[in-house]
Amino acid sequence: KNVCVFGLGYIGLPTAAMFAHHGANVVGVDVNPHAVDTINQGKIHIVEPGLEAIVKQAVDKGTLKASLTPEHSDAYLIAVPTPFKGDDHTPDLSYIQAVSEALAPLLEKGDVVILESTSPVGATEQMVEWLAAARPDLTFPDYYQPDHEADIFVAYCPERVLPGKVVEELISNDRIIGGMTKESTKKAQEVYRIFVEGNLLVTNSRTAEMAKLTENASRDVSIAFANELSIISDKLDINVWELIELANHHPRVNILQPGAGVGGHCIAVDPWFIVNQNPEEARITRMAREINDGKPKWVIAKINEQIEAFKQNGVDRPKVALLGLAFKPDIDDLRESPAVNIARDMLDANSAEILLVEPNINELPKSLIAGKLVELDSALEQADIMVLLVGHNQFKAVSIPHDKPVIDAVGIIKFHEVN
Ligand code: SAJ
Repeated sequence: KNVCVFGLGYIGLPTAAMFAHHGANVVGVDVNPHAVDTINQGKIHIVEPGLEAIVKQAVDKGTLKASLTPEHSDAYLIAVPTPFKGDDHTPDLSYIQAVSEALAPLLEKGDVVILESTSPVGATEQMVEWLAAARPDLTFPDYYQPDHEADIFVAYCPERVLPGKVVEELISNDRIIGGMTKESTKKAQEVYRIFVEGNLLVTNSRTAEMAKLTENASRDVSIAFANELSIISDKLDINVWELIELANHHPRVNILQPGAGVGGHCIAVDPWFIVNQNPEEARITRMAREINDGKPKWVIAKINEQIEAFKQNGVDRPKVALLGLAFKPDIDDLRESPAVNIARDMLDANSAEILLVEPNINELPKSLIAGKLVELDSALEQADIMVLLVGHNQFKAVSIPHDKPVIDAVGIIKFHEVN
């Protein structure tokens, strides 16, 4: 099989490599010449454990090549970004449109086009409109006529891999296959069977689009509940970590963990697609986004209370150590990280001396260039106030001094230590 993958980012590149590793001939297409060159040298431009070895092997064998332009294939997969714009979070499908226009001239009867990008409901049908406009000589599927086959097969198949475990989860996770027609579903199933060992669960394109959004919105809502509990518990002088652990002993309760906010490029983004399309109905979904987005401000207010107390005791510029900058534990990914936002706001406020600790990086991102990156030991020794923002294993392994004020946003100092 020949497969063409559009978008060689965090999802497209591992997916392309996996097809190539399992015997398909793959052309990966990206608009970024640096990414294309790097991949063609058997290297990768993103951080993902285990991926480089697979890319190198496939490039050496000649089954994977990267290019700025697509080639005719049996199956086309689209894994380009779908950001949103404006205050009402309108999805921006321009990357999908650009890919549709680039691939339409190559289409031949019997080809399969699969959209993987996280998208609002109806995006697959919109993509078909763009393809059809460019190729009036071919017939395309219609969502309302799933039994009516056309020249081109089209499906929506979201991925649900966890950053950091992509190589393993791409193979083992169950996958949702949402064809616009019954035959499209079958054709897309055949494509993923090349490397997926998990179940291939069949449905239609709209349900598949909504399923992806639902999974991430569900996690966002659960985390928002935990974050709300942490704010209530703080007010009532209850240890929220103890509270949640006790409540979770109930056989039908499973509360997630509070934190400094929700980061990453999926959970903090995808629920907005639901809200934007259903502003009246999506009330819990919107509220969860607002609660989680508001959590960093609450953490900053807690830090400011402590700084104020030092100032009242005559310490004009107390030292505040912010422990953790990544968007979640034990990774080096700082994108869309609530901890980075907290650090940036604290640096901008300039009301204290800020020490930044992130054991998984060697240099600070541009937005924190005014800050000082220090070793964990040195920060613990120097700091007047300590703030735990990410639950990294390195932080769990050290004993946090008990004689200084600590703001623990992630539950590293468990209740039995403070009680
Ligand atoms: N977080 C909490 N408390 C928790 C769990 C997570 O505050 O109890 C925070 C994390 O610290 C982080 C954010 O949530 O800031 C998101 O982290 P995550 O580990 O929940 O998820 P991601 O963004 O790395 O990956 C998610 C996954 N989706 C689900 O678990 C439903 C992954 O399977 C998806 O493939 C991915 O989004 C995606 O690409 O959509």
